Amino acid sequence: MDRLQQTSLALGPASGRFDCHVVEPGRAVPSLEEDVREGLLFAPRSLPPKYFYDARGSVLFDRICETPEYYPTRTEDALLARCADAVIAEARPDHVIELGSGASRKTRHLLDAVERAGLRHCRYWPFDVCEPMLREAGERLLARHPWLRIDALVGDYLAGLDGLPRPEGRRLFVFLGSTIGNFEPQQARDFLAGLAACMGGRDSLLLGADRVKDPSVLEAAYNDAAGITADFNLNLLRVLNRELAADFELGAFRHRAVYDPSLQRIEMHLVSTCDQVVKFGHLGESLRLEAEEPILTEISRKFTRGSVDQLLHDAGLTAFAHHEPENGYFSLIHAQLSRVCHKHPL
Ligand code: SAH
Ligand code: AVI
Repeated sequence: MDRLQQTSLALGPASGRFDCHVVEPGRAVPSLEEDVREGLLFAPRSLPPKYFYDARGSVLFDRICETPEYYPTRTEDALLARCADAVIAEARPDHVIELGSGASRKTRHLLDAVERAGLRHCRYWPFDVCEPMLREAGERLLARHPWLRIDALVGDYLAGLDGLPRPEGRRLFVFLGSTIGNFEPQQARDFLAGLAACMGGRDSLLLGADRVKDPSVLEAAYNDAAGITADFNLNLLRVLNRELAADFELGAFRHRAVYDPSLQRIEMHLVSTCDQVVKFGHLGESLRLEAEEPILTEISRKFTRGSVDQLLHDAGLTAFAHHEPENGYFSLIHAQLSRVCHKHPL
């Protein structure tokens, strides 16, 4: 448990089965202030997507997952329900470590499969930047699985994975939701290579990746009719107002999400609807925006079977099982270190 600081939690009925640990950063990552100075004050303007996920943003993301247009969650959930037994039979995990776990809803299929496989000693380690969500998700899972023990990890996975626990036994790393698509290509490679560096020969990774498909389906998923994705996007401005004493007027921005087929990615923007000046009280800086000027708030890359296999390969990992629905909308890939993959040659 090197470099983990434990914080106490009295979880009522489940107390004693849940601990929450702070993962110390393995390397310096820019603060919100630095990201704003670097990315927002000068065009082309952008901010990293991790700032969406304060308590409110995490709840909004959870609601996005329930919109009829946002197919990735439903598709991955159904896929996981179908292949969880096979994944657990291969991985035989003593520990399930999930990166960017959020509400951990889909994870229940893996934990159900762990239970069916008689591996009730298996521990669950959700790792997320949003502590309130970790606690809420933890309570839900503990109520469902009376045998389960959860060690929640609070931290920023971009700060390096060196601070992750390395408990004895076989570890199944899980990275669902196609969150890997929110990374630029080089960042995705580096991240997976960093994960591979944490893995041993008996460990494996289950990666969720959203697939290239009809642009109208993709764009609808990021422009739900109820406006929840718009609210999620605009929530970033609330975070800036709160954390940096900025004075963004939310009504002076509009949500935009468009698919770029050449880059195979959704680009999500906040577009200024007028000429305006925004002040950052804590920075002593102002931001001058013209009407129609965009701020890039997220990319969401979409993959082909080939491109996701290549990404894994470049990170030193090899897929030994590739699960997908009949319509090919999503991939769940079970991979291990390439140097030990002789057990399951492709
Ligand atoms: N895996 C879940 C949630 C996906 S949303 C699902 O498939 O539905 C992305 C999750 O990653 C959020 O819970 C967010 O809080 C977390 N996250 C985003 N950036 C992060 C970072 N840099 N470090 C740790 N967690 C992060
Ligand atoms: C977490 N991530 C994979 C989501 C996505 O689809 O890129 C975030 C999201 N943004 C808008 N809707 C959902």
